[in-house]
Amino acid sequence: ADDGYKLWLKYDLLKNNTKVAEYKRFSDFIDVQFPISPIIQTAEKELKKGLSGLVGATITKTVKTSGGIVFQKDNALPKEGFKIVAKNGNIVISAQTDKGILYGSFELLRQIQTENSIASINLSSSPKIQLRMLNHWDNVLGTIERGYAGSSLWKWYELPENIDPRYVEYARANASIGINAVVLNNVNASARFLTKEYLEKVKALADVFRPYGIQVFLSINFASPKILGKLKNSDPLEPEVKKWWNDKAKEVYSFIPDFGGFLVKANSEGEPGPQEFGRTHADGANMLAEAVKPFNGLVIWRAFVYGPNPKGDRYKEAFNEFKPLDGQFAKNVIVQVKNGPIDFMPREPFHPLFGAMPKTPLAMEFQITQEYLGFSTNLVFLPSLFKEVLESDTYVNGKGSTVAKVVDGSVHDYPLTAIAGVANTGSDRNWTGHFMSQANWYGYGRLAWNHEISPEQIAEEWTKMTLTKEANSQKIIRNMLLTSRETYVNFTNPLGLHHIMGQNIHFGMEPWLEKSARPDWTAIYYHRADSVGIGFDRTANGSNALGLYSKDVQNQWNNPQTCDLKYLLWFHHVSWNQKLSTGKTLWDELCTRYYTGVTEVEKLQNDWLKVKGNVDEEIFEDVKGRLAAQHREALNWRDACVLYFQTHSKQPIPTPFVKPT
Ligand code: GCW
Repeated sequence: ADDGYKLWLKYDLLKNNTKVAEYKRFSDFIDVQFPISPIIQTAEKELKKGLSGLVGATITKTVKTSGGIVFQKDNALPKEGFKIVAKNGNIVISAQTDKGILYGSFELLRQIQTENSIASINLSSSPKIQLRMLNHWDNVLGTIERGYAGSSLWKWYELPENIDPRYVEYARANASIGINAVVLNNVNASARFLTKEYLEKVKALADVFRPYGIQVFLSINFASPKILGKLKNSDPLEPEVKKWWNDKAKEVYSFIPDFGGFLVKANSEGEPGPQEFGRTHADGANMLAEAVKPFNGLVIWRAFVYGPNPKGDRYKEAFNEFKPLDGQFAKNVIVQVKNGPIDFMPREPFHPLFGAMPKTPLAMEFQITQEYLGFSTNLVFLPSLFKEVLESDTYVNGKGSTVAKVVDGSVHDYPLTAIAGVANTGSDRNWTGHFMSQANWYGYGRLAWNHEISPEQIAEEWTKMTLTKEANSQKIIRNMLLTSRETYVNFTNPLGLHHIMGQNIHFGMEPWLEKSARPDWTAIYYHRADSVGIGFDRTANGSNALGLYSKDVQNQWNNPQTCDLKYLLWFHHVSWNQKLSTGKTLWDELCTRYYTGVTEVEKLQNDWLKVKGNVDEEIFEDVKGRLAAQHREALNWRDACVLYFQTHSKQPIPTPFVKPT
């Protein structure tokens, strides 16, 4: 039995003997013609482990002229890139850096795990984005904000003395998909992480991750000078505040010489920040940037800000605060923007800041943990969502100025490029709670490395590596993954509905919510259902959030007749009786989607039954149970939303869903 602990790094003996024979021909030795380093040693170790498991090879120290794997230096290749070529009876992995060799080694193992032929392999690859990060929202006491897979992986109480072997497994998994940086702690940051007590623990983790090419960052609390340093305030323009941060940076780097830098959530949801002192986000970021600059550190400043204005439109707030600051940030500052303007919804239009800040490197922030996507009881394959955002066209430099190309620096020539995913990992034995959510961690990493990979390819690779080598089951599972996100949208937020989740825990639905502590955070603020229709008018007649986008984007969305139905209610208040392009009225279409969503969950359940016997038994049972929970939740969503919206539409649920009595 295997309940998923090994993730996609399952090195079980392959059953295809012809393939095994082929791979074995290259598995006699590893010839390291590359300056030795801990990262090179990791690559060697991993290849040995992989090949001994997958093909039963024993790699010896004796180097022969052919029959092995050769590491070679090639300074013409991009920094973290690699080349894998079959040459003179060997497989040559070449790279400029040791990290390139590491990534090339994992790529070779992936080729073998997915049973591709390597006899005449010739492939090269390099990452399109420099910093490929996981952001952990993990707290000092081991809890995880929005974590659904147990408690934090970091056992702070035991660190620095005790190194849980799991830290290494975690680093291997990340390195195998090209993740090269992690932020260890929550953006709602405790100042305590900057104390000597915690820095010693952070150093211990950094030491474990370093041989896997992973750099460590910390989220900081902007009020640390006051909290830890007992200064009278944390005003970024105060000389003693600056000095405090300069000294602190020096201290951090004395523990971790290759420390990445600071991630900052400031003046957002009650977190402290420079605005308390009449300073701007740029003032705050630049002060920190100055402190880490002598050590080549970075400051990653989040743009997730909004205030409670029931008359305003939260959609526009980050844009309005940050756009005017373009050009004012120091060179080692990156501004990190969530994929959409509201908050990690099941479907969101891309954030209007992408394309609007040519002078400020913008990082993409995705959420891998399923805060608004059904926690760990719902199967939702997120590469579909990530890809939809990355492929959205901003049109800022004409057609083809996709969000991906903004983020990878090609649209505005950003000197720094970064992407972050809020991690879905935790202490659960299978790492991610829902076993299938492992595919979201995997898929995020693969897209961070190369945003041109398709969700189809990711689903296929992951299924082969993780679940089964049986062709028909592979096809079924791949298809389940690829349809799952649309299914989730259908039974929760169809046609562009958004933020109608339960207020307190962000799970389930609460479309009837009229009052809350935050006046801009009620469901009715977002869906605006009334006797006439439903949806948030963001055209020029309404909040004009659409006006933040380039003309071509506006044209694509500002006419309710032609606006893509996936975004319809994001931008338009549409009458219940409006005929849509599907031929149905809005009300009928809305009901159809809610009902279809539930039918689709039933299909997921039935499909899963077909793979029984071809996947691990424990995993089979676990996923089966979670799909049953998802079905119950989907019924709740459908019935609650349809019945609630019916109080506004005053129309019957259409046949065939409910037969007229
Ligand atoms: O989605 C919201 C979450 C908060 C989170 C915040 C953020 C870490 O509900 O839990 O805080 O976004 O991204 O800052």
